[in-house]
Amino acid sequence: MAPSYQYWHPEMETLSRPELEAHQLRQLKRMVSNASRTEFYRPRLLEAGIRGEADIRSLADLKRLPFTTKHDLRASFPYGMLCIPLEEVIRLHASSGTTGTPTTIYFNREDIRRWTGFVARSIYSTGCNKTDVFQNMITYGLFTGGLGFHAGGEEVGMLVIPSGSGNTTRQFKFMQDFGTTVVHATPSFLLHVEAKMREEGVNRESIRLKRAFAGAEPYSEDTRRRIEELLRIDVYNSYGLSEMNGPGVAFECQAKNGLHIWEDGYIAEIVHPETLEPVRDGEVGELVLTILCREAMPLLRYRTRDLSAFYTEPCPCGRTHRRLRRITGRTDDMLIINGVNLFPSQIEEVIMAVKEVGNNYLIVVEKEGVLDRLTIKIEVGPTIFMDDTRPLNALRERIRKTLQAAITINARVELLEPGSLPVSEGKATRVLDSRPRDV
Ligand code: DLL
Repeated sequence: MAPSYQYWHPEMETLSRPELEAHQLRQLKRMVSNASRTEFYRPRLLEAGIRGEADIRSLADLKRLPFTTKHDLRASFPYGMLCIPLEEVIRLHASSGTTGTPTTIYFNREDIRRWTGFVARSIYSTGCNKTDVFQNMITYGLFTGGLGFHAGGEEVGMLVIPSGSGNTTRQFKFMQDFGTTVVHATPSFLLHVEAKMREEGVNRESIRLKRAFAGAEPYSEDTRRRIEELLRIDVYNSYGLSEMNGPGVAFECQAKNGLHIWEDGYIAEIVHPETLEPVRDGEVGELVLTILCREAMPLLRYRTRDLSAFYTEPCPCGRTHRRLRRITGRTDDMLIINGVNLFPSQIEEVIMAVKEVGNNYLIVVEKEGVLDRLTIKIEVGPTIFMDDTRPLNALRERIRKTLQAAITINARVELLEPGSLPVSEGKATRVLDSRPRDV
């Protein structure tokens, strides 16, 4: 059945391009004016010849603004980018998975309200409404996925179950007891949930699940399809980063073809990661974001390191906000194996398209003498028997050859029993690289 598209904020979601850009310009001026009050941006803006909002006359002036990097965020820790008095700040979040100085983001009351609005809009665009029961199977705490989706779900009026991640047995119990219709998790955790469901003999008919929001880490189209087919649900891609508040930056609508970036809240650019010049529409490059919807802490032209591209054709859902191609990885994720550049997502694309493959894999990179050695450890699916060596060898050889054709590297393929690789409750660790680092 063709979806009937529903809008949370119809006027804003279907604004004409000139109206949307006029809104962006108004907000950009405000953000620049706020930024020029911060310790961090003041000297940098002056150096770029920008004394305040009067120097921003059109969106083309965005190009004059300095880029901001993760390093800048760390260097101005804790309060160097704050532009309101501390007594007006009501929340902080911090980015996950990094070592050393965290990158911290601050919100005032209005910032939280607006962020919640973007998450609610995203959730609603997938067809959810207040009749849904929403189990938020993601880490709460400093990570933005927990509280961000929690507030957005409540705003939509759904019944929100703050289950957090992990403990699959308890998650199934919640699903059965409360009639959960939608969940939020990382794609890797959803794959784990599916495997556990089979293992524990949970009857699919005993749960009412219809949809999942999956994000916070890259995954391929085949992984999405696999989760959808195995769990018999619709999966929507959800993109965000703590520096830009968290989730609710870009989200798939029911057309499921690219993620609408909410352009009334963010200005998106895609640039060549080395020259920092804009790439042509449709070309892959590094996503650079300027937040337009936060008062407490501005961030101008933030280099996300995420690789994406703009889809240029209009979306059948009627929203005017441009769409991003699913993020395939980060510029700093790239592996160099004996001189060949490789993104982990290229490996996922190959292996998740093989139907005999199970739900988990790990990429191992080691030094063997002077050479780099790439091993892909892959769990097999339930249709494969580990003691049946002939079909197992044939499968291994088939995966090895397909990988070699796709990535031009002769990888070692190891097939493992389901459940043998470590599972993360949050973002999955897909690569173990034990090569000594150049200093
Ligand atoms: O992961 C925010 C979030 C929470 C997004 C829940 C979606 C759902 P961070 O921990 O700061 O914030 O990590 C942000 O994760 O720069 C990307 O590299 C990656 N990422 C997030 N969503 C996606 C996605 C949250 N849908 C970093 N596809 C980002 C690919 C993603 N990568």
